[in-house]
Amino acid sequence: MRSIKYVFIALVFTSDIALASLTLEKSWVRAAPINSEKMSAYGLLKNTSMSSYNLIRLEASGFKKTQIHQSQMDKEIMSMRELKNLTIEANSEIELTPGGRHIMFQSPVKSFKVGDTVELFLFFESNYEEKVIRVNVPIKREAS
Ligand SMILES: [Cu+2]
Repeated sequence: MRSIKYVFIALVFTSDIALASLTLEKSWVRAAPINSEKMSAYGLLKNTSMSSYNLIRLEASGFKKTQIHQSQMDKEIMSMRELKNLTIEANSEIELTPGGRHIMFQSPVKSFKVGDTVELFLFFESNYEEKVIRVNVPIKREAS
């Protein structure tokens, strides 16, 4: 168990120091009413490297479950489904937006309010390596 944790921390530090080629910019969480079971996060996912990466897993402090979702209109009803992974091609970006693809925090174990941040970990893999990035995502009423 100790060695697993050590590897995890080393990965995070590596990506912090190396000015990661994978980033989540302009990220924000939409503030939700107290006792909400879900909160959505948005931003710009960027890959400035020469290889394509697959976002395979997310974890957020304070939530039991974090997923990538795709919103869709079905007979004028907005619904959403989980995307098991999300590929971001070399030198490209993906916008996470209200009404589009987004990050969904679920089953909070504490309460969050405007001004708080959510510590988010994104786990990527390419053909030959894995990367973890950590982002502190601010909770806001609207994008700014
Ligand atoms: Cu969702």
